[in-house]
Amino acid sequence: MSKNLSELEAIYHLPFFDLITQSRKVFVAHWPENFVQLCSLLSVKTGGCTENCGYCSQSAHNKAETERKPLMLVDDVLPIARKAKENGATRFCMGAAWKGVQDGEDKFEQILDIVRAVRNLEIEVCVTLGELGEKEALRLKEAGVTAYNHNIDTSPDHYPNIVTTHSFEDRMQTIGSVQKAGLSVCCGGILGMGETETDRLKMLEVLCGFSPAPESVPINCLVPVEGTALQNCKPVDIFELVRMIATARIALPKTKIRLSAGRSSLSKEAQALCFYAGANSIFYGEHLLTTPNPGADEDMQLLNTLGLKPMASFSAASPA
Ligand code: SAM
Ligand code: DTB
Ligand code: SF4
Repeated sequence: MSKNLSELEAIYHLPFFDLITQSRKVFVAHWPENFVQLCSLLSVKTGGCTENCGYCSQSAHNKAETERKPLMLVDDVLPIARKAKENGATRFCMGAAWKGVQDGEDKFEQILDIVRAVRNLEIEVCVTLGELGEKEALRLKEAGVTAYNHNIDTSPDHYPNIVTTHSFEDRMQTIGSVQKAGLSVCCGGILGMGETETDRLKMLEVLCGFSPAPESVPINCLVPVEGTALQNCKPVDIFELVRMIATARIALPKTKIRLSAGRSSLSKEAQALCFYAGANSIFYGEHLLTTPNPGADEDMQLLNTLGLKPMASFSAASPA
């Protein structure tokens, strides 16, 4: 049974050490201990997006100084994917800044070529291409996509304060198409966009209601980008982040919980606490899409210090 808002609130408000003890227990019961998924990101089409997501450096509606770049060619993507694999990444995620994709468009064919080529490297492929229907999702699956990332970002109530060019319901429809095509769903959100604690837990309630449960849930902390509507938002409190991760781990035992954007602002100790509480995936490599991420060496050092090892590609939680 998926957890509802009041159940999530009760978990979230446990005394801190009781909460992380419980989330750790759930983690250990469902996952081989000490493995972390390493996902490398590449923006294959950057900036100039028609949508007005208030957090995003790539929206054409803001004053951010993001350099626009057209859709990359397969031959330019492949060496980057190969390098990511050599550096230990187990999933390669490609993002495009546009409203969505439609079957029949040249850009969609180009994306399918990129997917096929990256998948040939024997690495998991994730894409985040905005809105799509079932036909597009099926074609992506045939081309070798493992997971589709499409975040709900915040609660249904807060969503219209952040974006108005599309609705929360539009996001849910795309997720429905991805599920129908049998692709793994990667879906999460962002903390630190002026939302309340209830918004955060309502977002988690929506994610808990997915059937099947999301394969991965990225928990991003807002990276405040100058020129965006949310540039002055306050940083997320570390204990609120850990509580959110722990609650997500308890509510979604078999889901990979990804400590995502915002990691550059976290100390090593704060990240260790997030892993203890149940995070078992990170974005790995010195860039996210348009903003920095900790360097690969720094991350490998942290994993070594903590005795954590990279998760193999195509790993899942144990059946128990
Ligand atoms: N255009 C596609 C879409 O909207 O789904 C894919 C790219 S979009 C940049 C992917 C996700 O990155 C967003 O849904 C959001 O959760 C996250 N994101 C974007 N900008 C961010 C920021 N400044 N801080 C934290 N997360 C961010
Ligand atoms: C997700 O949840 N976070 C990633 C990925 N999915 C595509 C993106 C983070 C972007 C952070 C801001 C930037 O680099 O532009
Ligand atoms: Fe950014 Fe995606 Fe929104 Fe476009 S749709 S503004 S790329 S988050």
